[in-house]
Amino acid sequence: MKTATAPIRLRDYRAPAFTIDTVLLDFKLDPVATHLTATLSIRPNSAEAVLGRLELVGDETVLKSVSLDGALLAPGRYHATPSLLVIEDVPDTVFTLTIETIIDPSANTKLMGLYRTSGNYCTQCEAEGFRRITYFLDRPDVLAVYTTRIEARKSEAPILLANGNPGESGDIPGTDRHFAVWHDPFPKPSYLFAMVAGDLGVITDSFTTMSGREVELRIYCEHGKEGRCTYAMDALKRSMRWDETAFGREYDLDIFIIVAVSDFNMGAMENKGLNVFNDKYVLADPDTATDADYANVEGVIAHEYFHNWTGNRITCRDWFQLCLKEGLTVFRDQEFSSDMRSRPVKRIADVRTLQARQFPEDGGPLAHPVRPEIYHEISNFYTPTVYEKGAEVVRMLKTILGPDGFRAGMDLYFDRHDGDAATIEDFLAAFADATGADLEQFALWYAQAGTPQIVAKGQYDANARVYKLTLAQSVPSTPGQLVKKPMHTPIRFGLIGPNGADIAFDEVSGARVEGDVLHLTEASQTVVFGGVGARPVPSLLRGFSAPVRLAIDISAEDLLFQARTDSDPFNRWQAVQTLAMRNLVTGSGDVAAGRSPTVEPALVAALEGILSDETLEPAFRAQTLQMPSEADVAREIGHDVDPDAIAAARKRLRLAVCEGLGNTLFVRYGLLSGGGQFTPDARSAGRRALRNTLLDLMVAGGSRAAITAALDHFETADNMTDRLGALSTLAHAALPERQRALDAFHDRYRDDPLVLDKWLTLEASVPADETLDRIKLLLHHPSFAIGNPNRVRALVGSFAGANQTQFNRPDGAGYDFLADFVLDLDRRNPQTAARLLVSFRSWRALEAGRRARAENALKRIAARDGLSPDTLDIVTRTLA
Ligand code: 0A1
Ligand code: ZN
Repeated sequence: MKTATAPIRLRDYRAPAFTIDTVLLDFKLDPVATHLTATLSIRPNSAEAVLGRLELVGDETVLKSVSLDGALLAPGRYHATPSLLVIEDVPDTVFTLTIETIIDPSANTKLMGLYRTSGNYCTQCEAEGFRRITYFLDRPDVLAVYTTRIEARKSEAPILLANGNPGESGDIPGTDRHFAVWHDPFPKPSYLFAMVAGDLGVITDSFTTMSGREVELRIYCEHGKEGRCTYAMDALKRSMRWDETAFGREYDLDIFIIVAVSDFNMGAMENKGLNVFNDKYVLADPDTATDADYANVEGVIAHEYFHNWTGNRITCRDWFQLCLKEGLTVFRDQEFSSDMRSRPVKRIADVRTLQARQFPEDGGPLAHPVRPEIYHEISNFYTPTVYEKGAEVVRMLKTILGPDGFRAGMDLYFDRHDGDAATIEDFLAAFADATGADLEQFALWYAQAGTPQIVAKGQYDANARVYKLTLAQSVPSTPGQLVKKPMHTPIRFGLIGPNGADIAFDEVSGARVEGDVLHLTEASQTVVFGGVGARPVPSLLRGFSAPVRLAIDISAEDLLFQARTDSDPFNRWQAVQTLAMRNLVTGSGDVAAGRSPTVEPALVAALEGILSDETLEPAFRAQTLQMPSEADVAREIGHDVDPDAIAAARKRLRLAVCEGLGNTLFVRYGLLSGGGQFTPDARSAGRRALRNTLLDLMVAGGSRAAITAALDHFETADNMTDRLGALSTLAHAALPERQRALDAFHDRYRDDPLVLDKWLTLEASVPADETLDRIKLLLHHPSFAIGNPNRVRALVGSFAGANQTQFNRPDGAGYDFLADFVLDLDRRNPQTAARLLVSFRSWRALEAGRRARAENALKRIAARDGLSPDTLDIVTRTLA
């Protein structure tokens, strides 16, 4: 096995020996030999600088020359490798270093640093991409003011963009070239630098801030796609307004620019004043985008915009503090979307994502704290734990402090740290100082990995009118952390009385209870509620008030009652999920043991109740009818998982539900048809979601009538949500009718790569033996391109991440395929390769046969020479 380089540890953090105050970048763009002159004003920052040795980092960086205070340095005065530039005997006061580098953007397949996308130039610098442009103190605690001059052939790049406000621009006389200068007055770390140049279409708008300043807004995209940018522009303006009202945050430059590009490793990037987006999160129109796409565009636009304060004005001291900007900004974008749409529906969607993505990470070999303490490759820490669990920790803080305390803490944080590179300690101190709260125990949420388990047990004494609730918490061991402490966990709750309303209690002991929040702080607590007039059904963790697993001893009847009555919509949904999950876990066991699974009547009754409750919004009813996925069940079972047994049990359950609901499904489906003109708002989307969910359940029944309805739904759809809804139903049911529909879909959108990603995804998701061969064939299809991360994720990512039975084929062919693909991709784009490899994270929970085959595939990857640091890191930790 390969040995990795030494890890980076939080405890080793030292302030930089030097710092950089101003940066002047002068790009002369060329497809294969871009010249960059970087002029840096550097000054000693700590005692270590007195030694006079300056070290700047690079990454495959090609040096042309280096000058100090205007004088060219002779080769003997410095030492340069592709990853390091060392200059001895630098002055002990301010000095100017001028570095010339040469960059080949066309050869950059890693999509980090300066690269090309669709013939344009674009940069990506987070986390450590700036060093691929020039040698630098490429760390987030070095904040400088940047001025960027870009020069290019006019025909090649009529548009020249960088961070900040536009300055001088014009033609270069006697040449076919022109230039533009941009100046960003806000000091920023290098990871927020961006430059974009090329031939792009644009839409423009403007926004007047709360203090009356006019901000110019622009969204750039490929020519011809301008019409698909209007929803993003609308979302941007709503985000800007929301940040003013919800957090008092105003935009600060004269212009805000978004550029949509088609080759991008992640979702989007918050570069100061010049956000660069994966075009998937910008472009939307009814014919090409689903309702889910619209919601994602809105959420990602908001996320990147909100980073202007949480990330840019206040940045991170070091990469261990990544959740300081990411967890907080995810929390902010989730709140924004809740305000724009339906709060309960958004909450359920977010919790489902958390449980599907973060819980398996926390429960497997890649588990790490929200604020890690050690890493080998920072690119591998843009994880669901840092992002989504990080957001949950901020949400708990708000639950504990209340809305006013939370806002006071945020205000103090912005006030105190504007312009700083801050830490989690700084963040928590702002809340503690603003409210007087003691957050010492709460801080463990940042330090301890693993999903806490809470076991709850209730007991009612009718004579004493006392309800006793015992809550025990434990945090499982995770890599590098064997023993954990109890955490401060806010449990929102209610005691549901016989008439469905919450019962009052007149006294409580055993825990701090404030309003509807119970503060769990010990390993075990018995909370005694007095004056309780009837046996209550406990409703715990309302709104999913903490990212924990709750095990509660509650009967099917009580769950059915809760599903009908709980005043908290989240827990109505949860009650049905719990019923369904119990059925699925038992059913999977039955299938594995050769018994025929039975379906609990209470579950069908609960679903029926939700479906016919007209007071509930359609989107909520759709979410409830969807039931746990195969992956959800696998996670719940947790060991010796047999994906085929789970799939069979789930299929059986859906058939039984379809039969149980009978004609109601068809009738309700019919009633929802004919929605009129498409609008992307949450209400109309909810109707479509319910109609598509009903169709999916109808088809689960397997009748000819249902299949005909699905084909008809596909053919008559006048928007992408319905078209794709029907198509995924056909594909996920692996019906023979699917292929003609998939082919028709491909032909209709043959020139639209973003839409073809949906096609690739569905092809890869079919739960049928022939799928793997089909994928191998599609790797050579003209619509696939290994150089484009969206294509790779659509075809290979969906297969490994979502096709439970086929990725986990008992013969191991799915694992072997992924291993081969990752090894191939690793030489081209390590970040994307390493992310695909994460699909192996739960391999130890599989039954013995699959476990052995997965291990072999992983070991084969680990044994390969020349792995990237990204892939080496993931494979090593996954096998550890
Ligand atoms: N900060 C971005 C995420 C991001 C991280 C790394 C990247 O490198 C390829 C790109 C984007 C965000 O949270 O949106
Ligand atoms: Zn972010």
